[in-house]
Amino acid sequence: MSITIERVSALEILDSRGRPTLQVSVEYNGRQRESAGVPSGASTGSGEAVELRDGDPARFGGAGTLTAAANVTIAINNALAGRTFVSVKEVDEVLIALDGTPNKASLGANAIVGTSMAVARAFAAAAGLPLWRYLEPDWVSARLPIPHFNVINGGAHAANNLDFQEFMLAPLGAPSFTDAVRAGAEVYASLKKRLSAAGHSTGLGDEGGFAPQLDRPDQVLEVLVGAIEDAGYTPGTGGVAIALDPAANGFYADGGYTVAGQRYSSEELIAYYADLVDRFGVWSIEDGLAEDDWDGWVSLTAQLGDRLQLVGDDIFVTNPAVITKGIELKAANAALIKLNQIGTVTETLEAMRLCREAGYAAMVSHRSGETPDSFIADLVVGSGCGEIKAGAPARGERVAKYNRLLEIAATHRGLPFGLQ
Ligand code: 2PG
Ligand code: MG
Repeated sequence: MSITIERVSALEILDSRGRPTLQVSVEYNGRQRESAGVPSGASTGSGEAVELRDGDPARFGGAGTLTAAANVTIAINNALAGRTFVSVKEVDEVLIALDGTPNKASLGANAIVGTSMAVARAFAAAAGLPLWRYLEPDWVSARLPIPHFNVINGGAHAANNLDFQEFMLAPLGAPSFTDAVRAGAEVYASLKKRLSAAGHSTGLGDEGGFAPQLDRPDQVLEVLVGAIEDAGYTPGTGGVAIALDPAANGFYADGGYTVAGQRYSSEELIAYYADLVDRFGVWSIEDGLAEDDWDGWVSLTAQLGDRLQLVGDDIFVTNPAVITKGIELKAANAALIKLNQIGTVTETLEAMRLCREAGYAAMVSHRSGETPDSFIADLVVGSGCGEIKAGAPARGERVAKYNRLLEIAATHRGLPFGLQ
């Protein structure tokens, strides 16, 4: 299957936070057209591929994306238009060479990833395949994931005092993807009631979770366990478990961590996590330590790695080279997977292949700034990794992903479901 690209273009659109991002469109094979919306993070790892912003204070406070859009419409279009390609990999190789930097700083990862995603869609459409089937590599088979619903937001995603960024529900005991979505939505509803009854605000953070004025992570976890029970589920890995993304970069300074006003060393914070795991059925912790604290990560993994999933996000930035270092040092036992951290579909799948070979789990992720684009739903199914986080079971840009997964589940009933 090949496609002949006729034109690549980009439009500056708004993301879910009202900040500019790109919508990239590819015309191919006689004016057929596919598009992709580019996500954007707020708590970013320093090693992420570069998201190009205009820096012109007169537009969107400097966050404009007209330069990145022009890079698509001019440089990328010039490199791709009129050429015939046989795979998204072949296109991605052209994009990487055209950019020429190790971190996509020249064209911008936003320009490149939008093109890569739209091109993948074009190949799927040209082959008459659903996107997930086109993305499915030969080293794994497709499956439906355990959704991780971020129902309490803190850190860089909310205006409350919570230092931990994400408190997620993981319905590990659900018999099907559809039941897992129902569990997430039912607990979300019971959580809202519980928060209201306790006099807390039920206003939302950036990823659709509630953002109450609670200070301590254990206070949140107590409310969450209560909400799981209120909805008729069993807290823990047999029913609805809890996953955390403290996003520890956000409360790390001068070699120490500050949570709810108290300072912790790496070892003390690891002990604190062990206590939360024992008390609240926490099954997965992402970015429990900061991206520079490699020694801490190795110790965290040695101490807790056989009891729970330890996911590297800011530390690994979906970068195959950094994930390889993590595997060698035995830091973490899973990687978060974000297309725009590395910048192409091909490198994203390569990061997942490395994880799989090393026995590391992988969790596909949205960004805190999103569009209604549901590409990651197809990516998680095709890559067969068994885990996704896409925010709360609320707000259009979040539920677009879960709804696309419901559609895949309904139309492909034979797909396996759950963790790898
Ligand atoms: C994270 C992400 C997504 P952001 O830290 O995992 O939840 O947040 O997109 O702001 O980096
Ligand atoms: Mg994270």
